[in-house]
Amino acid sequence: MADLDVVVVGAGFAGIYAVQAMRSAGLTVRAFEAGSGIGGTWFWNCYPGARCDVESTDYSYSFDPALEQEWTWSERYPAQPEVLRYLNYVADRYQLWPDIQLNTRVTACVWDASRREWTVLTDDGESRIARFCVMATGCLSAQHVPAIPGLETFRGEWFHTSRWPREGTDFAGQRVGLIGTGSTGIQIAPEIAADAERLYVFQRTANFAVPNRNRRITADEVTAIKAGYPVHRAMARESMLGVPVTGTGRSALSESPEALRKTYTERWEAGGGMPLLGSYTDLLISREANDTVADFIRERIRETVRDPGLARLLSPRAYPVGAKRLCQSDDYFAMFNQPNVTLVDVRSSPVVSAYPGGVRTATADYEVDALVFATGFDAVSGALTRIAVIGANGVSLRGAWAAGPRAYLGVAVAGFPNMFLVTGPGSPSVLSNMVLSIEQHVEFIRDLITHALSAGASSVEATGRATADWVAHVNDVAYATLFPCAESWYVGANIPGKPRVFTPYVGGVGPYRSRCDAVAAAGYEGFTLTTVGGLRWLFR
Ligand code: N01
Repeated sequence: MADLDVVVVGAGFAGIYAVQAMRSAGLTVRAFEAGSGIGGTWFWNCYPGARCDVESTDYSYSFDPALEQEWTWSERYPAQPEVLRYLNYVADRYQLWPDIQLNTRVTACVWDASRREWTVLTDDGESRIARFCVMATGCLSAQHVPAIPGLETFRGEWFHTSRWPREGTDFAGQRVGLIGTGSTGIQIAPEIAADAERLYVFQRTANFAVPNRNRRITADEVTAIKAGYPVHRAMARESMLGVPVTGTGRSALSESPEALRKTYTERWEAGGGMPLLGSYTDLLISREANDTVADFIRERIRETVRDPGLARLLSPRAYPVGAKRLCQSDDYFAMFNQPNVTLVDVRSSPVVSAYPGGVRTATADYEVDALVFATGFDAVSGALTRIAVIGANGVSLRGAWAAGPRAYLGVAVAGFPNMFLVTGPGSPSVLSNMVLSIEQHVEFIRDLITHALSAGASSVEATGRATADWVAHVNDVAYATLFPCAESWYVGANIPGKPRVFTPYVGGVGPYRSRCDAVAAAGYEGFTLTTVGGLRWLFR
């Protein structure tokens, strides 16, 4: 007899809503969270400058209109502490705490084929039996620290941004080395540069960044936002990115240079990456179209950075705009005009080792007192494969995904009955407004579980055939765009030895939701339901 209907692994945005949703469906549920607080990404990434690049109006739950009316965001783009306060407010408001166990890391999930239940092991030495597992492990939670020879000899302190000390750091008077210039590196660099005696930015790949134009939200805006939520959310659900973005509806290649400049300038001045990338229909499909916006951004970099040589090094050329996550910052490029900031090009002269006093590249030594790794994550699949998940026939998830992650609709894995992934590989996930995509997945999973239980099934599992078809579709859609043209974490390129598979579904939030709704309406097409006696219903 199971201890619980559902175990939820993780208590970030996904785990918190999973607890609320399962409980509301009358299921017994418990979430296990490794952190000493809830929040997932927003708990761990408490580095200086951490801020969401999706507007607060969108980056918030929509499942309860009362919650939307109660909570008031203070800024256009919420900073990490405010997002964390919001999540704690949600946990208080829905009294979720009794069903969330902190300081407890799930180490293994093992499927018992005869009892048709999961045994979930945690690092406190306990085990629980659950009928269903919901993996709310986060797409960007398994940190990646590159293997730099000699790091263990480094005399100073080193930090990964996603495990920042909760008590903070004081870099005043210090020489700091920052490795990594993705979204995180670009956010933290100006904060370090404001305190440190010297900041060395070790850049392997230059990144595109657009302004946030972050600001406080006025009282009048709050009133309008709250009144507009029903319409706004409905538009978001039908949109491509999970955020309503109004484009011109035209091809960039059909525009005059003047019209292009006008559109890009207006959107640049308004701030935000999505409105800029969404301005023309072909920016993420045609390299020629993409070059128009890439040239525009490179021009802004040249305008901002006084030293032309430095501006050139900071100007990305290796990939199309948006094929890597488009970064957002109001002060990153201008920071390079500060006399205490040095850009180190580790593309031409790679980091070879650390030594007690600093970092050695192929051509020079850099003396530093502290090192900051903003080197990203073993994204999407990493948090899942770091848990010993053993499914039917003793097959491990790590083994099943040896050639890359595969999941039906990004939500279920063939051979792993009664286990569901929230925003897993093959769903819009990281290429969408995560909160909206999380809600859609959690609701799909909740409805699938209740459907299976009301049908008297003991297990529900994605079929291999449906998975293969879906994975092929995810690939077809991705390779019709420019997304795979970058060496990015979207394809696993940042982790040495990780198989190259394009992970997110780029077909759009609205179309993806329609597909999931159609699957459900067809009696969960692509899933097999099994009763205790072994009778199977196969859909498709
Ligand atoms: O990680 P990344 P991140 N030597 O993988 C470099 C979300 N996010 O934490 O590009 C030298 O993007 C690596 O270089 P290269 C967002 O979705 C959101 O910044 O591989 N450099 C790269 O510059 C984002 O995309 C927000 O050549 C090395 C950097 O490290 C995702 O999280 C804020 C190296 C890693 O960049 C991940 O962003 C922050 C090495 N050995 C994050 N190894 C917001 O909402 C790696 N690098 C705003």
